[in-house]
Amino acid sequence: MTIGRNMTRRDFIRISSIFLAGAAAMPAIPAGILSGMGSRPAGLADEKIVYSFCEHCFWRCGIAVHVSDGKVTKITGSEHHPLSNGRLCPRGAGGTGLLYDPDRLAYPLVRETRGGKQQYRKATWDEAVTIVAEKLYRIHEQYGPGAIAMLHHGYGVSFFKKMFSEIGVNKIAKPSYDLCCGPARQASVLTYGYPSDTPEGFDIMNSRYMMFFGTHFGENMHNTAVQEISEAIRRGAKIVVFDPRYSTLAGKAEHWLPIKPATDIAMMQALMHVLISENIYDKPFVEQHTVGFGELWDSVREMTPEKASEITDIPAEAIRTVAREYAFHAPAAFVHSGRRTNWYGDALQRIRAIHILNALAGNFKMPGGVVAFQKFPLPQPPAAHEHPAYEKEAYSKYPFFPQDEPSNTIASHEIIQQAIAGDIRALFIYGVNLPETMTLGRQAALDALQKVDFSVAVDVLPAEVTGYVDVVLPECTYLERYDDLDNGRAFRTPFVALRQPAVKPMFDSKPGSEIARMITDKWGLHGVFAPTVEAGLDKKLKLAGSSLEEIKKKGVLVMPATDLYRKSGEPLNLKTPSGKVELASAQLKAGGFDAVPRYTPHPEAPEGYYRMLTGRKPMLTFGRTANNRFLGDLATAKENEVWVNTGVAFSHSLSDGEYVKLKNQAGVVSEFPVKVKVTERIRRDAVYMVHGFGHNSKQLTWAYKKGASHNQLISRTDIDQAMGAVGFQNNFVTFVKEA
Ligand SMILES: Nc1nc2c(c(=O)[nH]1)N[C@H]1C(S)=C(S)[C@@H](COP(=O)(O)OP(=O)(O)OC[C@H]3O[C@@H](n4cnc5c(=O)[nH]c(N)nc54)[C@H](O)[C@@H]3O)O[C@H]1N2
Ligand SMILES: Nc1nc2c(c(=O)[nH]1)N[C@H]1C(S)=C(S)[C@@H](COP(=O)(O)OP(=O)(O)OC[C@H]3O[C@@H](n4cnc5c(=O)[nH]c(N)nc54)[C@H](O)[C@@H]3O)O[C@H]1N2
Ligand code: SF4
Ligand SMILES: [Mo]
Repeated sequence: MTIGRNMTRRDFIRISSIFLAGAAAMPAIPAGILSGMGSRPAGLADEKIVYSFCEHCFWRCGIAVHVSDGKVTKITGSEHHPLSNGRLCPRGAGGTGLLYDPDRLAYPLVRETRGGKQQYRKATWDEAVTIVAEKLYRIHEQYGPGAIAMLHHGYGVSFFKKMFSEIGVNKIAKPSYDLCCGPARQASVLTYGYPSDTPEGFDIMNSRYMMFFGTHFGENMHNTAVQEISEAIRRGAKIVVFDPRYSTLAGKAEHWLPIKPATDIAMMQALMHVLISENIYDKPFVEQHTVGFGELWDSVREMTPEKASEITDIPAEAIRTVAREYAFHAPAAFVHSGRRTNWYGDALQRIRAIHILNALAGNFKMPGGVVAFQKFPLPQPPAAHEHPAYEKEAYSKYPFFPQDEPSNTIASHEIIQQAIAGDIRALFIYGVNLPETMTLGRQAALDALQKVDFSVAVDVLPAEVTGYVDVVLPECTYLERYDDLDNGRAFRTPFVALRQPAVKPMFDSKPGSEIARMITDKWGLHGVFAPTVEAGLDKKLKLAGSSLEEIKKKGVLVMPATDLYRKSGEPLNLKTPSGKVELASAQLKAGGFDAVPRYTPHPEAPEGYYRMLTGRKPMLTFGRTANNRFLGDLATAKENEVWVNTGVAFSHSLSDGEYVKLKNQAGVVSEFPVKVKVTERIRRDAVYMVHGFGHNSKQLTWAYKKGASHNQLISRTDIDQAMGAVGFQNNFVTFVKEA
């Protein structure tokens, strides 16, 4: 095998021929399974239920996997798990579509050049793992641990983190930080002194008034939040949605305010202006528990509703009404901080503005307001193995990048840049479809994959990324393996959950726990992992007074609800420098940033172009479900559409249902055409398309060529200089009619 800098480039390899061979060897897909989800009658005689948790998004709901005759027949919501309450979103129920996906990666693949042509050959696990272990070892020996980096997404990665920590590799990035929820996390750290997480700390069930900027619950299907919001609406809670698009949530709202995109901070400042100038904020709370009120008022004094109206395109009276209603319902009122917050490069400030609005309502640790959930206390067993003493370096150059997360030490785009610059020489990619994930755009990802000496992808499907790496390691799906215990998240009823196999791994795929162990064994590091994954889990659970045997029964251990609310007069003792809620942040100021959020204008669309907005579809989670026939067969999930305002469609002579290509401001034209949806439900200055379509890997035989890739059309990124998030909504597209 010749892999290395001398190689001119890595050709994108179509692994189809090997795949056909693999498909022939596949066990037959259980009858009835491909015809639709949950199509088997319930209560089969030999049916057993295996409790585990979902991997179709990071929410990780509890699932009940129905197994009959060694086959998974359906997946329902676990009645024991507090995040599902017996219910799942459509993606969770459709998990069998991934398990029985005929395109799944079936065995290890190794890139080789034969007759001048690059191809993958089927390899044994021992061969593939030997290559991986050797290549990483050599790069480590020659250039040090900093020349190796891991990108990861998904719960199975813990074993690989452990594997790398053994050799001091700690350039580890989760793109879901800088491309997704990092700004919300760090805004919470700077304002309250602790990181936010999902489920976000909002007391939805007891709230009377909930404000959302974007955050399109109902399309974004965070199971528990959607259940709680529906329940709150049923009980009469009011919802306000600021969104340039009439989202599903807007359809449930008291007020839908079609804000001009990229102007949210101006709106938030105007809401603060009204609360303060009309003296309807929670003055006792602000005086006792916050710092920086004077600086805050100075910064919003000029942002009157009239001024904000010119910027945001929302009438001044509407801004006043919303601020007054919010104050009226406070403290059982909140502004939600959202999940994918990295919009325009100033998201840290935008989410800080959201938390300042929360503080002005005095809703901190109050029923219906902002709350701090707790984690299930699970003691960590002492390391079975002595760690070699590697210095922990802080790798990210962004001053407000988290310093406390071993699984996220650097932004994923910094890894891409360092790979392109030749400083990172090996990429280990776990569950990230890099060419479509948007770190600095598709091209930069491909450049990085070309430049490194060695690359590995651990995946379940022949996603685009698997065509560019040197070795592909097929992991079995979450329904076929144990993973680490899920106690990473806090909730009102703290819990620890088990992922356990419902069926044996299909083909020659293996669980991550085994793959990581095989690699460390090749390095001669024995005893890094417990003798078996089960033994490791049992040991941890015993420390908490339980056992693997016990948790297997329900898949979860749940504590009673914790007390979420503060007592009047009680000091907050927050871990901010002041110990209080920081309206103005001295830390940000010392770092050279604005202490309080300030609106700054973003670029406007060139003539005839429209800001490209993105979001989610209820049935799909991009790469995780794109090829899932159960989900993709549902009418609304077959492809993505581009939403175009009726007036815009008229001026470009577009009709509903027509296919067009999209061209962005840098001249990039979408590889595949996309269907036009003509609608009044979006502003005239924007178009909208769901991310996760337009796959160009032919091996994803279902997803191939369906819809257009949102990612391909991103040429401009705006990096939040404080905490490293990548904003990508300053991209604009126009329409190219098909000949
Ligand atoms: N079914 C399903 N659910 C999912 C996912 C999925 O793929 N499928 N993905 C999950 C993931 S990884 C994430 S991060 C979350 C993301 O879900 P959210 O956190 O809800 O994402 P947002 O980007 O806040 O929401 C998108 C909405 O913001 C609006 N928007 C765009 N620009 C602006 C603007 O400038 N101002 C305002 N006010 N609104 C704007 C869009 O029109 C759209 O309605 O969803 C998660 N849930
Ligand atoms: N253009 C654009 N880019 C975006 C976004 C956007 O809206 N637009 N959204 C951003 C957001 S919010 C997020 S969270 C990220 C998500 O980015 P990614 O994490 O790259 O998301 P996926 O596309 O879900 O890719 C997951 C990969 O994991 C594989 N996989 C699924 N299950 C398993 C498993 O059990 N084990 C292993 N080893 N692999 C598995 C899938 O086959 C797929 O290749 O994308 C970000 N990038
Ligand atoms: S919200 Fe849906 S996809 Fe996400 S973990 Fe729960 S059931 Fe699975
Ligand atoms: Mo995300």
